[in-house]
Amino acid sequence: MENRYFQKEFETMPVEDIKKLQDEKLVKQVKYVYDNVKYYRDLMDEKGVKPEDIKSTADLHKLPFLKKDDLREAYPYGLLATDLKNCVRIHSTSGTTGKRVVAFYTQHDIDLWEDCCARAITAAGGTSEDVCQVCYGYGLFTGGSGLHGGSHKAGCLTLPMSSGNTDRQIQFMMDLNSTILCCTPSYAAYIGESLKERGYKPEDNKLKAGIFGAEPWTEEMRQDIEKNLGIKAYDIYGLTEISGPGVAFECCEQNGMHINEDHFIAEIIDPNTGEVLPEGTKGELVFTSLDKEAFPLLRYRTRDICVLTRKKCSCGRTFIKMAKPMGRSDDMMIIKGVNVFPSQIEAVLLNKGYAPNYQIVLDRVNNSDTFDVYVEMGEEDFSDSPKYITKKEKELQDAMKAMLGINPKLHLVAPKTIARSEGKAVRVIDNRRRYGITI
Ligand code: DLL
Repeated sequence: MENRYFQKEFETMPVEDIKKLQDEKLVKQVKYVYDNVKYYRDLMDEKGVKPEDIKSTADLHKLPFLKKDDLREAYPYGLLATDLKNCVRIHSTSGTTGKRVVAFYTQHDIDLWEDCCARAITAAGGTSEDVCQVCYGYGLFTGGSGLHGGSHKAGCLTLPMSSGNTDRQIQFMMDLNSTILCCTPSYAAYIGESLKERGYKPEDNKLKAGIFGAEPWTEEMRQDIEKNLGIKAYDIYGLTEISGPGVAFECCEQNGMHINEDHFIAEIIDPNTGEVLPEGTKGELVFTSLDKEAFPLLRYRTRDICVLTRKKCSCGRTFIKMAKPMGRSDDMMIIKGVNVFPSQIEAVLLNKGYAPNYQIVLDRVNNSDTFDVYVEMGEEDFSDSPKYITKKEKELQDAMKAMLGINPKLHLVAPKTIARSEGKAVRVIDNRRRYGITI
């Protein structure tokens, strides 16, 4: 596919120029935040840092971090940097625990955010010839509005479906010839499954690309979705606090997401010590916004674990790439003392030919963790022979033990018995919270 850019002058900027641009913008953004956000000014004063101390990105490490707890503490207006009358939109995180986090946007912030989403859609091949079906949720969640705005800017015909009502999604997809699908990867997998159930083959739809994100997904899941829908599946990353989807997006190489470095600086830190780690090292991703008016965040700790690398990319983009997040530091389960990420379990399943329909249930019995994994059998290999099921369970359990170092109790269940998700999938049910255990 020919490489297409939405804003070539930025997306392919020489690395030295990106650095220069970041240096200039950072100095301004820090002063802006210090002058307008008391909460962060207090953090800087506490650390003894003044805006004048930040002369370039080399000084970034001097600034204090912001954490999700700060955003909760400052809820709702404590980190707002401009008068409310200058704001035109509010979004909120999809978190289910604790106080929600709200983010504010001026029209300028919305414009930059939509540009980022348009870059993602254009990189996936989106043009004015395309019909872009947006089935991320619309509303407080940023997925729907972000990709919707990006689709407009990229010139696509936009189908604002929002999430859910899979029958209607499929009807419109087929009747209106959707070519680009935007949703969570788990919903894309479900749409693929539903199309198959209705007797459609991958070549029956006009889809060519999917832009999937908002939750961790594996390479194996990508291959599955690509095969079932007959498309190229591109990853997109973002978070409400920093704007929404489009902070980073995949290009035709499909091996990591370019971070929109003209708007955000990314760092990787050691989640325990806060020390900045060199490129290529796994750690927690931290973002600093460079252009935001309403809700600028400096050194915001995402809790997402990943790796950054800056290698020459065949797409021509020069922005640094982030690997697929390997889960969040807070999604990491500690089971019997072992760190386990849901993505590891998913990788084993897909490797062994299972669909990524699974649920992990954690509990505590006699002061010891229990670890159950429920996995759906496919229609093709479904059997109610106990002997067959036990054999298959054992096989899968051994593969998981090899990957994780601990043994889950594996339960193969009948097809379609694990609830599907139209938004972010619920993979883990941690009943240990009942006993006040929050790990
Ligand atoms: O999920 C924004 C978004 C919408 C991104 C649509 C992509 C597509 P939040 O609800 O605030 O925002 O959740 C942000 O989701 O910190 C990651 O842990 C996770 N996440 C987002 N994209 C990816 C991805 C949106 N591509 C949190 N891979 C982030 C893995 C992702 N995790």
